[in-house]
Formats: sequence, structure tokens, C-alpha cells
Amino acid sequence: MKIPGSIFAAMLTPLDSNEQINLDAIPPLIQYILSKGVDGLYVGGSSGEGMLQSLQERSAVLQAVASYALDKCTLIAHVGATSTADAVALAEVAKANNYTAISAVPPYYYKHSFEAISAYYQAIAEVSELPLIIYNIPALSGNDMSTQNLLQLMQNSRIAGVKYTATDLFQFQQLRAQAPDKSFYFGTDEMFLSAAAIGSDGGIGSTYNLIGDVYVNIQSALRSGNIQQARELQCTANDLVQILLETGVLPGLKHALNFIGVPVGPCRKPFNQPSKESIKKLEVWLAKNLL
Ligand code: MN9
Repeated sequence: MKIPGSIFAAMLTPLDSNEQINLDAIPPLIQYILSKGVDGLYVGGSSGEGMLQSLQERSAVLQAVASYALDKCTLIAHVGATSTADAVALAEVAKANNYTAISAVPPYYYKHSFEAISAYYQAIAEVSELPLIIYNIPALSGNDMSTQNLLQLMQNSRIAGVKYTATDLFQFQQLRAQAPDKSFYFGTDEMFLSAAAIGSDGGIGSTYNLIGDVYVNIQSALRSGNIQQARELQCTANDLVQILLETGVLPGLKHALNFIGVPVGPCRKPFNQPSKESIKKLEVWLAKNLL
């Protein structure tokens, strides 16, 4: 159940000026992302604005990405939804389009018992027969699963591991140590190096849409014992993240890609346009580092 590769971009979804999904802009975005050396794409998650899209839109994006990129890289479909039925339907789309793996946030908005969450994951895993990665992002899902509960979910052999988008490196290490056969991908880009040092299998993040090479290089610097270089690269990434926290991460990333000539359009409302001052800082960083 090992998933090929370790560095996956949490792919943005290109929109047109009316905030409709722009399927034609998917291939150039993927070309750009893959040119930076990442191993694959995580499609339709938080960075892909999946939670702002209808089931039909999410299915269309999964299909369009697969039809362009299936033979080019590893593809992971995010299928998490508020209802089990929607998540299962998306898992079926992922399977029909030959995705390598699927992933899901726990059902959000309503508070559910652990038994209900467990049954949701079981239903998704059964229908797709693909390796399933739990997407742990408590700040956005509102569901901060305990170490015990995450380990219990991972007893299901179809569950391949966790995308861990939080900042608790102690919990991350405990999960890693207690589930040695599973795969752990870190999702907080600004702490990628620290997670790699404590034993992550890789990362899945939003800033990889723009600077995937930085994370590929941090990983290889760490593997060859060059801590100084790894630290410098993490600092480069963090200078960008610091600015993105001012623009808003997704609106800022979309602005950055548009600015360097990879058209992805705006984010869907209620996401706001970044402020003028924050855009200026971002463009200065881009001019210095990417143009
Ligand atoms: O899951 C992303 N998290 C969110 C991945 O979208 C909330 C991260 O890649 C962050 O955007 C990144 C910047 O804070 O770490």
C-alpha cells in the first residue's frame, strides 16, 4: 500500500473571472508544478477550494486532472465531504479515473461521534479499494482527533496514513512511532523540515504549487546530512509563507501564479482579494526569487 513519491502539491483549482472552474487552465498549472520536481498532486482539498464546489464540479476537476496527468505523476483525490454519500460518490470518481490513492477530511460542520467518523472512513475505503489517507486538519475541519482515535482508524488496513496539517510535532512523532507501517505526510509547509527531521514520509502542501522545488531540495539536503542547507531552504519557504499569511494563503498563491504567467484566476468568494500592500510585498518576493 505504499504510495509512490513523497512530495505532493495540494493543487489549486484554476477559475475564470466569473469564478467558474477553468478546466483549460489545468494542464499549464500541472506543467508548472511538475517542472519543479514534485512527485504528484493532491486534488480537490483545502488548497483546491474543494469545499466551495458542488459535487459535479469536484468530479469534473478530478476527471480533468486525471486525463492530463495520469501518466505523468502520482495522483491523490481528496474526497472528504459533509455527507458520507458525497464522499463515497467522489471516491467512486477517483477509482474510475485511476487515481493512486484517495484522502478525506473527517465529516465537518456537524459534530459526530468517533463511531460515526469511523463508519464514514470505512464506507469510503470500501468503495474505492484505493489506499486512503486521513486528512487531519483540525483548524479547518473543527475536528481535533486524538492520537488514540487516529491510531484506531489506522487499524483499518485500507488506511495508508495521515496528511497531518497541524503544528503538534509531538503528536506527529507519536503517530509515526506507533504506526510504523503507515505513511505520514506533513501539511504545514512552514514546519516541513522539522517534520522531516522527526520522520515524516514527505509533505503535501499549498505552497508546493509555486515552490515545490524548495521542499524537494529540503528533503534531499536532510537525507544527505546537509542541515545548514536544509535550514536555509526552509527559511526561503517561510519568507514566502510570512507574506502569504498577510495576503491570505490561497488568494496570495493564486495572485503569485497569475503574476509569474501561470493563469489560475481568483479564488471563489467569500475569499477576498489580497490588500494592495500585501500584494506589493508578494510581488517583490517573486521578482527576487522566481522571475
Ligand atoms: O494543507 C495547507 N493548509 C491549508 C495544507 O490550506 C490550511 C498548508 O499547505 C498551508 O497553506 C501552508 C501555509 O500556512 O502551510
